[in-house]
Amino acid sequence: MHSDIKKIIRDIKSLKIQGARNVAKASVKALIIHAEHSKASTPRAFYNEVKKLSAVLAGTRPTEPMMRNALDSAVKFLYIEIKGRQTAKTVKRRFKEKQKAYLKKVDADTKRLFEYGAKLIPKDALVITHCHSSTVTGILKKAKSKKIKVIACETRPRYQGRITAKELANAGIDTTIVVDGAMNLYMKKADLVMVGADSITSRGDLINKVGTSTLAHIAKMHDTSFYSAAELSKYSAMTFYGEREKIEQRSPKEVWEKPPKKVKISNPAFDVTSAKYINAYITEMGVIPPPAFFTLATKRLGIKIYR
Ligand code: RUB
Repeated sequence: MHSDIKKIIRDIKSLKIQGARNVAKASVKALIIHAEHSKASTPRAFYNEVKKLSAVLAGTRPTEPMMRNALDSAVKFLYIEIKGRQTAKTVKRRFKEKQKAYLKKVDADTKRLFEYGAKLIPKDALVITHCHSSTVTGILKKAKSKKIKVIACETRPRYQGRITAKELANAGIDTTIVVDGAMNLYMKKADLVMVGADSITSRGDLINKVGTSTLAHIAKMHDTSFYSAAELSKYSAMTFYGEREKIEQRSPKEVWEKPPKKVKISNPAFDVTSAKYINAYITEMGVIPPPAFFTLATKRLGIKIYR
């Protein structure tokens, strides 16, 4: 395996690369690096390599359908390509072009999503966010001229809220970081909550950084609007067939480096927020109610949901 690919894998596992879209893009970049350096002499051998590498990449973060969908569609593309009479060199070149086109499309979709999200935010709004979602920070930066204020929850145990706070403050947005336990206190003053998304189930439930569902419950109590910024490619197709999206359990050491012997530690990375707590998903196709996510996502991803 090329050393740059090993580095991408390490960086995803250690959260140096974090957030669903960054993870998906990094995994596709790994495929491109592989296509550039692969010594496979036949299209079939190249296909087998890519299939194996995709499985390794998908395993780096188990709760990331955007990455899984991107890798699946890359493997499917190759499966069709190798049926033609092309040389390994041509297949690699076409594969690389396809993956580069994917990255461009993600960027174009994201730009549209930012615009829809920014329109939703009223002037002088106080917005609460959680963890670090590059989609949410993109929207908030786009809405900067509305003189918004942001409360960022710090997000134990890995403090991704600090990434958010730093990024927004550097962009000139009035940003305050608070401990996760202060959510309720600030909800009373907030105009809306906006979080990212790792996975959306068939029934429109949201899987995002642990603590998101707490925010959603508190938002409901205070009648505060709760939005999730989610590309349609974060749809988890397996949930249609009754499977549950796996919630990643991370190392206990992230919570407590040297705990007393009898203390057990659980460190789930994500939690599930029921669709009933979500006012709308902000997607690249527009702002939609949770039940519409399934229909639009399957259409957009070309997923045939019947067998
Ligand atoms: C990040 C997280 C983000 C989503 C969406 O968790 O929960 O809200 O991944 O991010 P982690 P984006 O830090 O464990 O990856 O909007 O950038 O896709």
